[in-house]
Formats: sequence, C-alpha cells, structure tokens
Amino acid sequence: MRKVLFIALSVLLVIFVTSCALFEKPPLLKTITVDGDLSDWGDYIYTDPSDDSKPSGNEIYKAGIIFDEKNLYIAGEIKTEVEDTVLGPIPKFLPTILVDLSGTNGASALKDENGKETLKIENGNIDLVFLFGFLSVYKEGEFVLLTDNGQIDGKPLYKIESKTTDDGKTRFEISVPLDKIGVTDPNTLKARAVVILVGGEQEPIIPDYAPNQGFEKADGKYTLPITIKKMIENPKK
Ligand SMILES: [Ca+2]
Ligand SMILES: [Ca+2]
Ligand SMILES: [Ca+2]
Repeated sequence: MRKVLFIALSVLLVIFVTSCALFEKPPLLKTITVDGDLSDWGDYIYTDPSDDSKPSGNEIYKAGIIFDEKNLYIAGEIKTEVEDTVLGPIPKFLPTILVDLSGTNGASALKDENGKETLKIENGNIDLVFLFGFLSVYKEGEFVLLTDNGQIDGKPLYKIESKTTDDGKTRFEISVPLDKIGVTDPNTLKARAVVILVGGEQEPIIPDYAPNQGFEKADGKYTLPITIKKMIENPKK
C-alpha cells in the first residue's frame, strides 16, 4: 500500500513539475518563414474585410504580428490602385505599420517634418514603424532606420520578402531580431500592431485600417493627428 502511495505521489510530483515548466515556457507563439507566403501564420493572421476601403480598391486583406524567442514577425496582404508617373506605375498608397512593444519606451507620436503630430496610439506608444518600405526603431528620442549604419543605403538588420499574386495582391513578411529592437525578455513581451494604407498629397488619405477603427470615410481624409484605437495583439490578453 505504501509503495502504491509512493508511486502515486511520484506521478503527481512529475505532473506538477511538468506543468510548472509549461507555465515557465516563453509565450513562444510561432516561428514564421519569411517568404511572402502567409499560410504559415494559421489563425494568428488577422483577416480584414475585403471590401471596406474608402476610396475603394485600396484594400488591406490581412495583417499580423507575432514573435518567437528570437524574432518579431510582421505580415500583411494589400492591394492598391496604381498611378502612372514618369518613373512608371507606382502604388497610390503604401502600407504603414505602427508597432507597440511592452517594456520599451517608444515615441508618443509620429510627426511630420514641421513637428506636427500625425499618428499616435491610444494607451500606447510607437516603438517600431514601417514607412516607405523601411523599418525604423525608436531609440534615444528619435526614429533610426534599422540598417547597419542607420542610413537608407545601409544593410537592413531585418528581413523582408514579398510576393504579388496574379490578381494584384501583395503579400509581405518581415522578421526583425528582438535584440535589435530593445527586447531583452521575450517571455514577458506583448506586441501590438496596426497596418494602414497611407497616401495623398496635401492631405493624408487613409483608405483602410487593419484592424478596423471605425474611421473609414468616403474620401479617406482626416484631421491630424489620428489616434489609433485598435491593434492586433499577441499574446492575447
Ligand atoms: Ca511565410
Ligand atoms: Ca480591408
Ligand atoms: Ca479595414
């Protein structure tokens, strides 16, 4: 009887230790292959409505943010109108991504060249920004390009791949090492992101948001600054 009890206690102890180990494991959500194919995101990708852009035809279909113990991953699927220029056709709107990481002190807002606030996050700040195809990190009071010399011609410290489908949708994936963006403990990290399409000349036009903010307007125009109220978040609360 005593032996049976001992075995039972041992089994219980093993189960207890194992479950503690599980709790201690980092919130390692998923390792993503950066190849422009979003199928490896599974349920972690946010699906935006395919017909909610204003002006229409400038859609965000998918957006995602996730991390593992080494990298932060960002993804999107978009399609925009193109404009013919002397340099050839260029997209009318470009994806802009704001990222808020827990445990780091980001910028209170993005500002234009005159110092006027353009975009901010309600109850958060901006640690990373993807703008005009470049990723920047907020460091010591300013946004610095994530390249080896902080200049456009430097070697990127992140990886980006994109693919365009036959029907004109562009799918992109970005990975950036956590140690390049000030994350020291992935076990306690929470990452939030919003993906928006931005264009317009005198006034900004934002045809689509993912996740939806309830901001979509017929002409896509806004009074600045815009306060982002909703973000994709992982791990979820
Ligand atoms: Ca992939
Ligand atoms: Ca959409
Ligand atoms: Ca939307």
